Amino acid sequence: MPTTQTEIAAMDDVLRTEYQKSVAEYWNTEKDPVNLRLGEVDGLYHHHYGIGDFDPSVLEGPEDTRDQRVIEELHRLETAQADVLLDHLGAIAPAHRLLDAGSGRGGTSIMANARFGCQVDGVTISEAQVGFANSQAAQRGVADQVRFHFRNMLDTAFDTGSRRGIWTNETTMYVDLFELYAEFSRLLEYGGRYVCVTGCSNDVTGLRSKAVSRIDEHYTCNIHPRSEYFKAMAANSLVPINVVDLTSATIPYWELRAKSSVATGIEEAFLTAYKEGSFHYLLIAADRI
Ligand code: GPP
Ligand code: MG
Repeated sequence: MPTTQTEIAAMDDVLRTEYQKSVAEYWNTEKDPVNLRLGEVDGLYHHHYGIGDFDPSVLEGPEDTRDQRVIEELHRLETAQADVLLDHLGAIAPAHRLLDAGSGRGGTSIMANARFGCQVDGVTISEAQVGFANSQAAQRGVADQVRFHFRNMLDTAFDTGSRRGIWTNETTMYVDLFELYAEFSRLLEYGGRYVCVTGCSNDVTGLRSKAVSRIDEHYTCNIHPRSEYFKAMAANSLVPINVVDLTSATIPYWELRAKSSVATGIEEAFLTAYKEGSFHYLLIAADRI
């Protein structure tokens, strides 16, 4: 917590609204086993969900080791999700620079550096997450290449045109998309790529369903309709090249998570929302023109 006047002023500069302060507070105190126990599997700490089929044998076999098998399988599916996100960034060279907007405990950034060998900056409005992620980068010996900052993704203060790639891995539901994409449009070089993985509500079924509202309430977020993403990208020189509906690929993760010891109580809302069609798990990749 800040103590000096300078520290308080710096915090007010990053956390500009009461809403942002409440979101930061949530993530500063979050220590959920569904995130920490999965991260302990191999030191990649994620704040996103998983994709792909789970191996049903994890639910069988010796009972005393079942819990750990399920944890490891959930973690494998979350890492697979980050791999698919990174697959969509296009050709990234070691000299390029990337931005992880809403970097959490740092898992996707560390994977990006390992894959591309380039510098990665992560920004988050949670000082606890900044500290945690930087210590993970130090433990892996990549602190000179992967850096986490206490900054607001709506106003990062990084140089204009400095980024070849930017991603948001389930973080856009905390911000206004037009403000966010104005900043990304400024940061990306011409031809740079933005990749978004998000949960969004389905315009076709109408306004937000009860299950989607429950998800918003659980995380203090505001899930956007699918249409909003494309409007905000089009308004900010971001042209989609790939749109992948990952909804059916994420359902097994939620089925397994619902049966696990680390279930948080939000699993049924996700399963209902996906299965009733009021909510999609979407990847959108877009080029800056
Ligand atoms: C959190 O991941 C992700 C969000 C808070 C964004 C909401 C995402 C949507 C697709 C609506 P987490 O790993 O911290 O969540 P949990 O603790 O539930 O695993
Ligand atoms: Mg999680």
